[in-house]
Amino acid sequence: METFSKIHLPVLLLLACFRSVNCNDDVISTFFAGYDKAVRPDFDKGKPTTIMADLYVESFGNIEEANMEYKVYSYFRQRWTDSRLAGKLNRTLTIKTADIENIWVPDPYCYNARESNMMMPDAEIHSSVSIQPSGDVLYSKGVTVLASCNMDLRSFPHDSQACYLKFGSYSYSTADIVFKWNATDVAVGTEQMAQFEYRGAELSSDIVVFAIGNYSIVTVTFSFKRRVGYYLIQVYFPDMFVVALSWIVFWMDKDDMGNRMALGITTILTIMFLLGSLNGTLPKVSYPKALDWYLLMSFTFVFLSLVECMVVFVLNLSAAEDKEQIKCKVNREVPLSRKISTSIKGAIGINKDKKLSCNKRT
Ligand SMILES: *[C@@H]1O[C@H](CO)[C@@H](O)[C@H](O)[C@H]1NC(C)=O
Ligand SMILES: *[C@@H]1O[C@H](CO)[C@@H](O)[C@H](O)[C@H]1NC(C)=O
Ligand SMILES: CC(=O)N[C@H]1CO[C@H](CO)[C@@H](O)[C@@H]1O
Repeated sequence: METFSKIHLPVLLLLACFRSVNCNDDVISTFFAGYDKAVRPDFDKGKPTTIMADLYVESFGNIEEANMEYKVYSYFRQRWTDSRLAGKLNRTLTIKTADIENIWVPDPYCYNARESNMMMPDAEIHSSVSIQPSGDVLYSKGVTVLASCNMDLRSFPHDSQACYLKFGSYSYSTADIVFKWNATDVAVGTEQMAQFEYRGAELSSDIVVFAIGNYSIVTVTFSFKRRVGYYLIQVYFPDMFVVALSWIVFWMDKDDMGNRMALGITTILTIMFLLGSLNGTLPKVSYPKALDWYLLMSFTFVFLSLVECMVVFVLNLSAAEDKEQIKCKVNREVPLSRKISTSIKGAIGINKDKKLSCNKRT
């Protein structure tokens, strides 16, 4: 009886522990007895540990042109083999949050992240580790990254953007850790975005050379195509109507200068407002975007219709004066060039007293 309990008590305890969470510590401490978590697997063999990574994207946050950044909500998973843990259990052991501190895990971070929870302690984020009897370890982490993304807005809003995430170990160089993608594609849970259409992802792995060593990285590049609908409704259609509206002046009475000017200037201001409100949400890039060209062309049309009003008004004014003049010089031939020069002079007010002199002569 004594020996029976001695032999079977640990086994019973072990079995009980798989059912209840309360005595997890005991399994953990027996499981990790003699395990040095500071040392990576295969350290003694002298070959680097290969970490097979994959990414599941739950959804994309807003892609912000103004700050050139975007947000990704995802699960980053890493698989590797720790031969020191092989054959210790007959079943897969899954540990979570703070218990993960008992096992060696790699330290990936996102190179182009502006904000990220990747380097936060496992106790504070969603994370889990599954250890197979063979010693294969799967480490999954809920990762939220606000990453930088350089955008070329030359063909905005008909543009496509490619934004990447680059992962690599912070402390281990290629001598210790090699990252590889354990997938050919990235699964994306929610592809729906308000302004963009998700076009797929490309995976690549590389080695970056720093002064302090070579580091293995894995990169995923997401492609997004902008939906033009918003800009059709907000900019293109209103802009077309404003330009068409500016043509109303051509049907207005040529002497009604006040109203013609008012309409012309209002349409110019509307286009300026469209241009300003649109560029308010975009970075202050030094090149014109496709939409800028479009709005500048519209602006030119509206401006030219206003110029036309001015020209008609001025010519009309001086034509009236010329009529007077022709009346007084009815027997003298007035050449066309002379007529035009008097018109221009009349317009800028040089020969205001012409009428008077004519009156004097008659
Ligand atoms: C695993 O199972 C085998 C037989 O199925 C047994 O011989 C071995 O002792 C078990 N190992 C552990 C760690 O439970
Ligand atoms: C890093 O890589 C370069 C070439 O890719 C190589 O010349 C260099 O020796 C490597 N450095 C280390 C520390 O491995
Ligand atoms: C696509 C791919 O390579 N998947 C592999 C990821 O890693 C697991 C475990 O090593 C393999 O079973 C998959 O085939």
